[in-house]
Amino acid sequence: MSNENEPQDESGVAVAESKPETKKPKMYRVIILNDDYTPMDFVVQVLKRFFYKTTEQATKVMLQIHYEGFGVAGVFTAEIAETKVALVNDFARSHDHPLMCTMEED
Ligand code: TYC
Repeated sequence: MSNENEPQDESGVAVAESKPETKKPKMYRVIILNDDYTPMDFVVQVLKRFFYKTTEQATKVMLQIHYEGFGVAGVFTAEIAETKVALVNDFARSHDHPLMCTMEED
């Protein structure tokens, strides 16, 4: 019997619903944590250099981190998030700052 919910071809024959061709990837928030020692200006530079923020955007995120304890620098696929976390932590360490960057599923 014909079912109105069942896809049919031109002749009315039921056909299988095709699976979507694309699957959305898991996304990850890259989080920057507050600390008592990293200079505010350094955090602004990090947000500009690695997350392509404008000075105004970077300052907002930095102050959010400073007052709330953490902030989201961006949301990326796993590989890109992992790379950004490593780059930020290496950059902070190379400048002797304790700044911490991590990631969590969005
Ligand atoms: N709390 C730091 C200070 O007062 C500034 C700071 C902001 C540090 C954001 C880390 O992710 C951070 N110098």
